[in-house]
Amino acid sequence: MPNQKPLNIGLIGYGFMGRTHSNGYKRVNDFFPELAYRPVLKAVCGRTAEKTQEFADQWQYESIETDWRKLIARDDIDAVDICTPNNSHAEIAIAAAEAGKMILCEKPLALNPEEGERMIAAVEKAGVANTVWYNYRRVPAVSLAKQLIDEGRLGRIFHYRANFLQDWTINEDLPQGGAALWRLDAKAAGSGVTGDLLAHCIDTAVWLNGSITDVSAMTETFVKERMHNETGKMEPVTIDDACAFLCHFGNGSLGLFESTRYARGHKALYTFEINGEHASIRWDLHDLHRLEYFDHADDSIVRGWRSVHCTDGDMPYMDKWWVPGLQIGYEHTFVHQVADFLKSVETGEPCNPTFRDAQETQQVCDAVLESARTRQWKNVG
Ligand code: SOE
Repeated sequence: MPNQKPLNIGLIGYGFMGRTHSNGYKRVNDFFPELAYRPVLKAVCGRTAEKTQEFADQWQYESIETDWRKLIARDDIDAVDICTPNNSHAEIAIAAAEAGKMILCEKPLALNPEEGERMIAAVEKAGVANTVWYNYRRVPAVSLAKQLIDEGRLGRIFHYRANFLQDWTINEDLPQGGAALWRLDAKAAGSGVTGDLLAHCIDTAVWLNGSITDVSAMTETFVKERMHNETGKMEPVTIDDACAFLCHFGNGSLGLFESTRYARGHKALYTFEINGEHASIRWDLHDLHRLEYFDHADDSIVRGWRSVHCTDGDMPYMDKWWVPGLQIGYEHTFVHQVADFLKSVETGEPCNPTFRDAQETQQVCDAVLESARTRQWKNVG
């Protein structure tokens, strides 16, 4: 649309997340034509010029940089998108905020709450728009869950249960570190499944069910040593391969969370179930357009779990897509986040989760890891 204002994007890091975000930028205006802004893929930054150029050609970025500081210094960049390993989020975000750039940061926000605080201080001092890509909030069925809870349909909430199960690190010959496997290297990732997978579950939980007050956790590292891609030597593995925790929510409900990369047969099984006084809901990423809903107020002879296919136009985001009955998928959650971010730039309203919102997840992760380490209940924050 000619009357849309350009918003120049500088993407730092072009792995799997770089692709999901780029897809979001490219598709957003086709499906959200009312937006006042149009993302322009101005520059992508990576360490290797050749590979970065390949990515730029494939996704039609106008230019490349191999030094993120140069990208941030460019006058033609409005928003910096951080898709690098977790240990560089803070440094890049703080520099980007000081340069007056808007920031979209991959999850988790930071390595730890201390870094998170510094990032919040930087964006709030600079007054720049900021958001963290906890994309599962923007699955229509998950947004619908939020609506149902906020409408009071579940009544008092008693239980919140969530799992995020994978199996991709069972092979003990898998090395740690380097471009593709930084998630196994604690120096780059901060933690294992806690920051990578449970962070998603915690973000959704806090959004749907309010703050978590205290936790009791256990973690395990099943493969104790792996070859490190950078040193070529066997090195101790210091990430958590699996983590489970119990918690209390501020509203009095009880939480039970589990995540692992050792659940043979599960690739990305994110599920949650919430049990309230009047109704329960459950959701499964492998069937992401469905929200299962049980309402005790139903007539007893037809009472049971309903499988709500979230495709009608009155479901969150669904008026933007096809026609009732035809569903959308994982990649659309990123399109939705871009749309909400552009809207927030237009209105000046925050795009949730902001850095400050995402810090709550950071604090829960920190308490979980500390509880597992000390084998004690820990308060959050
Ligand atoms: C890890 O395998 C991973 O890609 C996470 O890093 C993502 O955040 C999650 O959405 C899917 O799994």
